Amino acid sequence: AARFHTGWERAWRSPQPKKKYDVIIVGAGGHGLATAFYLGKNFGITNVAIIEKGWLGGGNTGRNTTIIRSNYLQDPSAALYEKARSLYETMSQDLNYNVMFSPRGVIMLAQTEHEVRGYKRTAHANMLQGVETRFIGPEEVKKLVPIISLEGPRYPVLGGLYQARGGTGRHDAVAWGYARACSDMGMDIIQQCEVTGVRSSGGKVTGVDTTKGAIDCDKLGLVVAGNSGALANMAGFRLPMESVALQALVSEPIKPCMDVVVMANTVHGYMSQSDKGEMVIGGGTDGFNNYTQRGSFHHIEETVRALVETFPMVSRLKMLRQWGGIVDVTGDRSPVIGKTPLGNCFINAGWGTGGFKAIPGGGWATAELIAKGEPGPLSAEFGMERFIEGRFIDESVAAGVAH
Ligand code: FAD
Ligand code: PYC
Repeated sequence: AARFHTGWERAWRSPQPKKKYDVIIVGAGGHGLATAFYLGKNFGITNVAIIEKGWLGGGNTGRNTTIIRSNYLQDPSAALYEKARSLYETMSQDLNYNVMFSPRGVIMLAQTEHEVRGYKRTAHANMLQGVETRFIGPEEVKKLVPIISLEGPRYPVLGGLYQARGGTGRHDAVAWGYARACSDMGMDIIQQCEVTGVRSSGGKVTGVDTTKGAIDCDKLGLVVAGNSGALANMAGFRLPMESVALQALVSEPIKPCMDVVVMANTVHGYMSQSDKGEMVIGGGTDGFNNYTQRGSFHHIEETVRALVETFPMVSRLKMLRQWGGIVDVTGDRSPVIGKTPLGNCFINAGWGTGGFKAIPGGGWATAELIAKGEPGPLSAEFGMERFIEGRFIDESVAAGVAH
């Protein structure tokens, strides 16, 4: 009998936890895995465990709509997101894993005069930051997106902020590629293992309690997105973050009809087409805090209404499935990569609705922070002390998703 598809090696090992590690990372999402990867690759630190309560990539990393762009307004953000975007360009080669990075272009539509001014300002800022974007008029939008309706019953399309080297990537593959590389470096990825407590003594972390027993460490990284508040609570401090649901849906697969990503932030909907042909759709966050990975019904209606007016053909599409993730939102819509009140405990969180695009850059910066004990140039501005100092990195417009 044919013996196809047998004898495949597992992509990563599933070891039992050791008693102690140099570094424990809590959360095997994209940011946790990328942090571990760059700890090994850039600093030679490989006695590392990545502890995951579910399955790796099963949090927001496997639930997002995979938009990658770096068209942010403020200098620290543009540097961080552009570092990430540029790492996506070579990620498949670097990890020897096809993450299907597809720089097909991203347009953020301007549908009010205010948005036109705002996006022109961002295009100018991006030019100074070395991020390639430009403001395009409605005719060019129509040329790039023939299925769009420029008139719109409520808001006409007045132009858009276009990043030609933005696009999408295969979210699961990003997690799987980093996981395999971490495992190959000798790191332990421990799935189905929930961290239930953070042990400390004299202002320093000594280890974590988990559903597989206590594990000691010299340094701890908390990289748990929507569960960041819960983990901080275990460690004895509070975060300036809220957890809310963000949901997405996909249609039945149809023939290729749109080869750029379009975000329509005034009407609150965005859409791209997957390689399978499904239209990948999302909108704004729920207006209340919660931890259920579902999302509320009224957002589906609002999102679909926005897309029907932007792309009338959507009205004839059947939707296949819908899901939600819990995103960790800060007041200035920028992440936190920084120290915590516990000396050897570090945090990467607060990516909110936009951290998939940031995974390689966030991991790079967090690894540097953990290895050196101090933030490097990429994360210097992103410590949570900025909320005490009133030094916000306001990206509420660039976030693109209504909160
Ligand atoms: P996660 O992938 O959520 O990983 C955190 C991990 O920590 C989880 O696997 C979780 O199980 C684990 N964990 C939590 N608590 C514990 C514990 N106690 N013990 C052990 N493990 C624990 N971003 C973009 O850039 N572009 C997009 O198009 C985009 N679209 C999105 C659409 C949706 C519907 C959603 C929900 C998000 C979207 N995002 C997008 C945001 C993006 O998904 C996140 O910012 C990013 O994935 C965060 O990665 P992470 O590794 O920090 O978190
Ligand atoms: O950050 O670009 C983004 C995004 C789009 C949809 C959700 N997040």
